Parts: sequence; C-alpha cells; structure tokens
Amino acid sequence: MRLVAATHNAGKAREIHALLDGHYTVVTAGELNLPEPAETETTFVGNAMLKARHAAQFSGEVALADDSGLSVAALDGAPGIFSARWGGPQKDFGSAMKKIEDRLEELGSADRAAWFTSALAVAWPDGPCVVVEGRIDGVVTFPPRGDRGFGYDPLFVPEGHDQTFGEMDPVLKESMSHRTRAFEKLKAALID
Ligand code: ITT
Repeated sequence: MRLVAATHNAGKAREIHALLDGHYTVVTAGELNLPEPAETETTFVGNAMLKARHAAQFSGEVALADDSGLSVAALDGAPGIFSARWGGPQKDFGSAMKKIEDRLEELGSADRAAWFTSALAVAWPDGPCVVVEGRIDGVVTFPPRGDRGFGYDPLFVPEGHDQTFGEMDPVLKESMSHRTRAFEKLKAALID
C-alpha cells in the first residue's frame, strides 16, 4: 500500500523511510509537489492533524504527518511547536541552537532538562484522522556535537546516554526516539 508522508523535511523523511519501508511504499509530499499548509494550530497534535488532513485532501491518498520539536524546560518549553520557525527561512539550526544557549545564559539557568516530541497523524481522504504523541527526555548540551542527524540533534543528549543524537549511530537514535515511540503508539492505535 502507498502512503503519503506529509513532510518537506529531508531529515524526517529519511527517518520515516527507515521506519516504514518494507511495510508501505512511502512517497513524500515534496516528491508529489503538494502545497505546504500554514501550521496555524497551537499544539503538536493540532499541527500534525492539520498537515495529514491537508495532504490526504490534496493527494486523495492516505497521508501521514509528523509535527515535532525540541522543548527546553527552563525556557517554558520553547522552542516547542516553533522549532522549525526558530531556524528561519534558511533553516539555520546553528543559529537556533545558539539562541537556546544565549537564552539559558541570560536567565542564568543551570537547568538543562529538555525533551523531543513527535505527534504523528494519519488521515484518510474524506475520512477519519488518528493521532498519537511520543516523547523522549534528556538534556541540552553546549556546544552542539555531531553531524549524523538533523535539526537540533547535535544539542540533545537522551537520558542514560553520553552521545548527542547528532553523534549517535542513526540506528541507536531510532531505537529510542520520540518518533519511534510515536510510531509504536500509532501501530497500537491502528490495530485496536
Ligand atoms: P514538515 O512540516 O514539512 O514535516 P518541518 O521541518 O516544518 O517539516 P515541523 O514543523 O514539525 O517540521 O518542525 C520540527 C522541527 O523540529 C524540525 O525542523 C527540526 O528542526 C526539529 N526536529 C524535529 N524532530 C527532530 C529530530 O528527530 N531531531 C532533530 N530535530 C528535530
């Protein structure tokens, strides 16, 4: 069965392929030239549903969307749903990571607790939409380390590990990530 991955983010698309290839034929919204909707909702779940419904409506096929981001406890959960927007139009996550470091310094906060969230939504054209959320806790570390991931990966050290997501073998990241945890919940939600 074919599944439209409603993403224009190459890093996410790579991880979605790794999780679903062999089970589904995954084609991305970018490959289908689907328009990108404005992310106008106020939660990860809301934006994931918005993107999945939009892609299902435009493609006429079942669509899967991921809305995700990094939340820093001392910054009241920022950048959170604004994670992509902190990278700006140039998708400059070097600057976005520096902004997190600067804000923590301004606050004089030693609290480095952080978490990644992934909301996954599956929508059928003119049909239902199923949505779940996965999370992984850890800390942010400075300076950023590693170039094996994408986005904020070089900043994030998951609980119980020393390497950042950016330094880790992608298979190790996949074994524990927010996205994988959301996929596990999605599988359960679709089977029940
Ligand atoms: P789509 O909406 O087209 O999927 P996007 O990049 O705009 O792409 P989001 O709105 O969900 O997606 O923004 C999520 C941002 O959070 C993303 O740009 C990354 O910078 C970051 N992010 C999400 N998951 C991540 C991960 O596993 N590792 C590192 N950064 C991640």
